Amino acid sequence: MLKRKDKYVVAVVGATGAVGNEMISVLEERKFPVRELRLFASERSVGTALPFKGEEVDVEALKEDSFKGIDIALFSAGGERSATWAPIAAKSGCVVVDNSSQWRMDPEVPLVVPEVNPHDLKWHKGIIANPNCSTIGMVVVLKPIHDAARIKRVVVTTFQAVSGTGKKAMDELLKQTTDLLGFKDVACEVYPHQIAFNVLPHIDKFLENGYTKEEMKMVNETRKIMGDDSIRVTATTVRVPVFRGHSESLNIETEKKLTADEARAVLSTAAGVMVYDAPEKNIYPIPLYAAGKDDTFVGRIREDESIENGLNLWLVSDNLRKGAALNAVQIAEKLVEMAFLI
Ligand code: NAP
Ligand code: 3JN
Repeated sequence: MLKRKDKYVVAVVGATGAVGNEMISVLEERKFPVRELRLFASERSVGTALPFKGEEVDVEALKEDSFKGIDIALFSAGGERSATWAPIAAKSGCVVVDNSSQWRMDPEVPLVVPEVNPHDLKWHKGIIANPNCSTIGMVVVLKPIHDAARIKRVVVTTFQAVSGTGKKAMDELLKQTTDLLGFKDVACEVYPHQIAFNVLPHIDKFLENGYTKEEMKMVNETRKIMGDDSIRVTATTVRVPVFRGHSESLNIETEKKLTADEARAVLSTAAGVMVYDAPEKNIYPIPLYAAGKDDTFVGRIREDESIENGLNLWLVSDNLRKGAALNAVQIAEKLVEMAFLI
């Protein structure tokens, strides 16, 4: 458990990456009570420094005793680093909020979205997992609908921005786009095919069942977060040439009938959700609008006329903020709140 303090020593592991950078900004913006910020990345980044609250913070490489004196560590340096270093950090008394998939399905590790299952933070043993970005956007919208009408099944298709793959992928989209507009040949290094002016139905690796790992993350993580194994989820995850903001098309079958108006009413009072649904005025969520914002935007809310109790909707959330850094900082904020209740 996090000890009650006025200010905390906070570490960001993977600080130089797309998610790590965003974590530093979110900690500053939300005035998280930071006494000292420690930044970690690979040996390659030692010698560099990153700004936080008007000062430059040196980037360090991880060592066995790095976590001594650190209260909270936000990890976003990939699964291998989380597998090795999160238990070391937890053992030295630090609470880890891990952004990788390494610990998400471990029954000893809570998988938390603060708007959905903050109660699960109570049983953490030093490591808390942050869900996949596409799962987070989906569950903040599913939870109020589940509470109102019991969800039986969800069919989701995602349209995921390249920032979900990290900095190198953002550079690749920019370079391919400028090269193509300059009539030059393109190079593909991050993705197996050209991403500029294209769409790839392939995120993370393919598994034996024909689905990708990203698709199965959405299936399994949703059930764990919602605390309901009866919810059936099937996913198709797609990479699109967008820099920031993951979009998702959801088809939801419920036990109880929920009209489109009722769904809009339920969602309009849900924490972390913004209904953005006036198609007659061309108002619906788009990544360009959702980027840089904290809420998950929902629109195109319609009844599915092909089944008895069904809804179709479209959502967009900022994958680096709510999908990763913001959710992790919100978990840390909840831990601080809980420390004050003990
Ligand atoms: P990125 O831009 O490629 O950044 C990777 C970060 O990891 C960099 O800071 C890098 O440091 C650091 N790193 C690499 N090897 C390391 C090592 N041996 N020791 C310490 N640090 C090391 O990737 P990203 O997009 O920020 O994603 C990072 C991770 O966050 C992903 O691998 C994933 O596990 C997780 N993630 C989660 C979500 C989500 O859905 N919640 C979304 C995206 C990413 P250098 O700059 O020194 O190489
Ligand atoms: O591709 C995306 O849009 C989200 C990517 C997430 C990601 C990228 C690399 C490794 C993950 C994740 O969070 O699921 C991982 C991981 O498995 O840790």
